[in-house]
Amino acid sequence: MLAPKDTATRERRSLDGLWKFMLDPDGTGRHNRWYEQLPPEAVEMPVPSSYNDVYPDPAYRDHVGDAWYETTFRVPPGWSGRRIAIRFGSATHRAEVWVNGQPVAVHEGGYTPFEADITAVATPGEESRVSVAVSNVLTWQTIPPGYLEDTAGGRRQRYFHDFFNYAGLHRHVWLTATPTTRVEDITVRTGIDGADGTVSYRVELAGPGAGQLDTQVGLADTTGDEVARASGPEGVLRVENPRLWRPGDGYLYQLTVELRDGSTLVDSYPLAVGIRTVEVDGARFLINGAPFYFRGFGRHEDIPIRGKGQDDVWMVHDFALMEWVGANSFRTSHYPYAEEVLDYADRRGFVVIDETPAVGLNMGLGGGIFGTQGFTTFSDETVNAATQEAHRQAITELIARDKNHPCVVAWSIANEPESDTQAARAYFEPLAAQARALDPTRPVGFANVMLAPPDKDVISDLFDVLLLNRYYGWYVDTGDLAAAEGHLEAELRAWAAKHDKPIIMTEYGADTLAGLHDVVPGPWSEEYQAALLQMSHRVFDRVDAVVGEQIWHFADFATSSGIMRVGGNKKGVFTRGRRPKAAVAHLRQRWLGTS
Ligand code: BDP
Repeated sequence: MLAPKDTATRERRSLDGLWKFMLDPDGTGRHNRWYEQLPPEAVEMPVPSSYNDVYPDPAYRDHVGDAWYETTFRVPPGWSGRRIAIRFGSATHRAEVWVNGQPVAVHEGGYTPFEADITAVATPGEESRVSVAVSNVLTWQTIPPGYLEDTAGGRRQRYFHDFFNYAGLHRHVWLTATPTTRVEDITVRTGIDGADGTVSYRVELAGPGAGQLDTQVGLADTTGDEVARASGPEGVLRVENPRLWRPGDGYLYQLTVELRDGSTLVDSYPLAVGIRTVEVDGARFLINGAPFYFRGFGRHEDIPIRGKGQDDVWMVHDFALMEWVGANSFRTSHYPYAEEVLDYADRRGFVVIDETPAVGLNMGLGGGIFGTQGFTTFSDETVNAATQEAHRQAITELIARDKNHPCVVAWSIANEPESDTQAARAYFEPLAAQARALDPTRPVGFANVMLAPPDKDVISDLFDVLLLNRYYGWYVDTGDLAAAEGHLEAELRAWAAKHDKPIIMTEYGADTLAGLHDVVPGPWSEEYQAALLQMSHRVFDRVDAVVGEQIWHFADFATSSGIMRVGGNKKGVFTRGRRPKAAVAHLRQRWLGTS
């Protein structure tokens, strides 16, 4: 799906700002026709933002059900005759949209974009109203899964993942005008052929008469000089001696697709293209043919007040901090991040493992943390064929959105699912195959959980890379780093012996209370976090198949309540306010060589 852009033939207007807002805990909004107009007691709510922390009131923080947003806008009179749409970067987790009281879109899944064609219901020049019911409810059939529980205090949302269930309109909302006959999608794949770079492209067109139009494609370097040109909806551009996109050097060419009817320009769309290759060769992970070692973090979209709301200030700051400690990569744990984040990673030369929101498909985990227990992961009543269908949809939408980003070097289709049973294999086999079919150019993996070590896991052969989350020295061998070191090394060697695949450590770390210090490092102290990371790094350096280390976590983040969480998860090497803990000095030394 193409992102909204201003071009010679397209326009966009931001609908961000303060919208009217009403919680609907009793689910009466539809009956009361709130899709026509919200009642006068509606408050104001910033978009983009999570709504949970904006007002100091548990009704907002712990809300379960629909939350209604409404604003007014005007389609500019000059947009007459074009295709008008409203485009949401995301709505967490399910949205139903009306314009002027007419239903225009429904979207399931909280972290991918969708649009509503409103050409027929919004008259240019006149004021229109958009209403959105955003549901934060998670069920056994959503990705991620969850379930509702009726308690004496009211209805509660339960879920199996370790981050707060922030909800709302988290990303930008745009009003867009495109030509009715238009470029609908572009897919690029890049390669290296001797001294040349190749960019193969496919353009999909839509609208009346699209088949009769001329498609022209040009590729320009950053000075604007054209380096290659082709025509037709499919083809290959060759670039002599290209400047490749590399980790740390996000060089981007600009591909411009033009649709022409004789001398008339019908549509024009620019796309940033980084020329690079990604390959797995035995236990090596190659970018542009050279072995790559991942240094970085698992992260969350999580900031004070705004929750998961996209924010350029925090985004730029977080990248700057990651560069300051010497990171070159991150995983979008545990869901697709805002498109702006991937655009920025492309430009900064950051390497991204791009993850679906399939987190919590494992009932063997987390009872103590999440207060849930006693379920079977895969069954007719729990994760079933309908869940798998939602998961399939999540994979499809992730790849459709992010396939053209050079920063994305691998897909992670789930985080810590059950992976030690035949039911898991039956569930994952078609999903892994689907991800590979949708994108044969990138390795596919999933983040493996500690409960499924090499002698128990039965699905890793379906994948190209081993992504391992391990907590030696924290959840096991707590406080005993000598024991942890032996156990971690033994397990990694067992993985390397079983599979000839690259191992990327996608999680390891320790909860750490900023300001807690110890002479003899004990758990929760800053010194212990640093020592645990040092221990892990010694082990990684001894196991050749380990090609990456991504610490859990970049910064402390919000979670649901639990006796294992102190104001959230504290495994960040930065606090939630982005102040460094002691471990950062070790990271800068290891990753940058600073003393
Ligand atoms: C892993 C999960 C991650 C958690 C982490 C932890 O993948 O989401 O936050 O453990 O416990 O199980 O800190």
